[in-house]
Amino acid sequence: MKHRIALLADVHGNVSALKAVVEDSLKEGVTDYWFLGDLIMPGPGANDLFEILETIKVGMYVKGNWEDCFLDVLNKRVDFDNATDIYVSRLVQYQCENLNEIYINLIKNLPLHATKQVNDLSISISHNLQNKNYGGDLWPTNNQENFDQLFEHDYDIAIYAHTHHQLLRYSSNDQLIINPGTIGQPFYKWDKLCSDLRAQYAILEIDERGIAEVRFKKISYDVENEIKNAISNKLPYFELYREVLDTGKTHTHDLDLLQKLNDRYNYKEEIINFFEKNFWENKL
Ligand SMILES: [Mn+2]
Repeated sequence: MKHRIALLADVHGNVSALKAVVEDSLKEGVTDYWFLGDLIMPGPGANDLFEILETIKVGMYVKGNWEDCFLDVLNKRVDFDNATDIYVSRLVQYQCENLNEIYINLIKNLPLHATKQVNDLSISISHNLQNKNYGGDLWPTNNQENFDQLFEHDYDIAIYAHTHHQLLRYSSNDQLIINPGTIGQPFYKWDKLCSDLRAQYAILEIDERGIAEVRFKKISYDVENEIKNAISNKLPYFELYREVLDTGKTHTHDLDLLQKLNDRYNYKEEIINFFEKNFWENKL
C-alpha cells in the first residue's frame, strides 16, 4: 500500500502558516500526518492549532522542548529573576487564558519518542534526539556521530525536527535521516536566504518497493494576516513576534531586551498575580 506522509513540525503558534501547509498537503493527496512537536508559543495560536491537527487526524504527535517549557511553568519551575523565564511564563499565561483543558491534558501526555512501522520500514519519530528534545546535538553541520545516536535501535529511517532546517542525510550505516524543517519559524544564519521565510514541511512517500519520494516543500502564507491575528488576540511580546516573522530573528535568550520589555509591560507582576491566583484556586 502507498503512504504519503506529511511531516509537520515547529509551528510555534503560527496559525496562518499551519493553515497554508495543511491546504497544500490536501492538494498533494497526503494519507497520513505526523507532528514532531513545538506547536504552541510564541505566536498567537492556541485551541485553533489543536483543532487543525484534529481535522487532519494527526496520527502521531511527539513532545517538543516548547511543550516542555509550557509544562515546566505549570509545574512552577520558574526563576522569577530571569528575564527569559518571565518571557516564557507570560506566553504560558496567554496559553492558559486561551487553551481548553483537554488540550492542556493532551500536552501533559505527549511521548518524547515514537516508532511507526510503514510497510517493511521501521521509522523513529522524535523532536530532537529520542531521549532529549532540546539542545544543539543535531544541528545540520554537526559531526556524524551525533546523528548516529538516532540509531541505537535498528530503525530504517529517523525523523527529527527542532533545528528549523530541512535536511536529508544518512547514518554511518546508511540509514535515512529526514528533517522537514519548520512551519512557523524559519530562519537562516546566511543573510541572503532570510529573504524567503515561507513555511516548510516535507512529504515522505513509501510504497511497496520502499522509499519512493522525499519531498521538501516551502509554502507561502499570509504574514500580514498572522500579524493582525497577533494584534487582535493581544499577544504578549507582539513586537518580538512581528520581528521573527519578518526576519527570522529570535530573542529568547537576549536577557537585556527581554528585561526592558518585561519592565515596560509589567509582565513579571502580571505572571506572579496570575499564577498565584490560579495555583491557589487549583485551576492549573
Ligand atoms: Mn524545538
